[in-house]
Amino acid sequence: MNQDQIRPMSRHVGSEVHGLRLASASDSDIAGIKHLLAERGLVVFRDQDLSEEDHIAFARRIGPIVVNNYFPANGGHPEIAEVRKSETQQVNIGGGWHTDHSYDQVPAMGSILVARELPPSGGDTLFASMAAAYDSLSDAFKATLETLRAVHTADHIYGPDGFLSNSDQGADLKGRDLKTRAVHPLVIRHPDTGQKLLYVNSGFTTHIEGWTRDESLSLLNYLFSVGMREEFQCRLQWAPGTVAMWDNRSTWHYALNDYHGHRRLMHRITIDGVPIH
Ligand SMILES: O=C(O)CCC(=O)C(=O)O
Ligand SMILES: [Fe+2]
Repeated sequence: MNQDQIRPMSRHVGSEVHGLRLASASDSDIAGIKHLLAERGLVVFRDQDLSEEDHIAFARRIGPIVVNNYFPANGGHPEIAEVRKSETQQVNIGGGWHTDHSYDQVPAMGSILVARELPPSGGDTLFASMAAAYDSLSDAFKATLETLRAVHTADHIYGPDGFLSNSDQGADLKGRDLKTRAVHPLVIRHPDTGQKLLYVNSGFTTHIEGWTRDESLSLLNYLFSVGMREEFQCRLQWAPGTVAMWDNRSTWHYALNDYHGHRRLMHRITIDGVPIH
């Protein structure tokens, strides 16, 4: 993989890699991809023809696979979760800014998503850089944030009273009885680059440790508004053969739900992470 095969998708997040066949990538390509992922938070490959087995084999070269506890598994392959919306469903998976698995005390490193069925238009995914969001803050505010920790859970999404469990996605989801809770610093360092990252997200962060929900929301909503600034984002428009891999520590993502009446099916493999500090 050469520098001239790599194109940035926006200033702060995302790179597209051209002219690389993932199914036959060399060891040095894999090392280059991992480096690019750590630097750019999102790496996109076009015109791939990955079978389900190729998807799993590529994922294993990136890191150990974690099986998501909630999403329906692909028939033949428990490692592959299906992220899907049918012609008749209204609610999609990931339709709000979030980072996957932050409700785990050791959150997943990232995910590898393969487009299997796309709507005729729409269904893009937005990504946002939490390094850029953090860097934009004042030094004094950064110093205050570094003293705080936040509680993350998925119970309000996937639990018995949860938003997705009670939506038209509910029938497909597993794990209704699971309970999740993790406590993470508001500011973490990227395990590979050492870069400081804002580590809260509107999907799973419920409150600041020791603060009331109201007190927490005043700060969290401000931080969410910073993370959502367009200047920190990029937009991925999927096409047949597109494969995207993102880093859950350094980015948020948001699957747009603007294609009612059409099917969209993505295959996701989640890669295990390391403790974050
Ligand atoms: O469907 C997408 O584009 C992304 C959905 C999502 O949030 C995920 O797979 O983690
Ligand atoms: Fe997600």
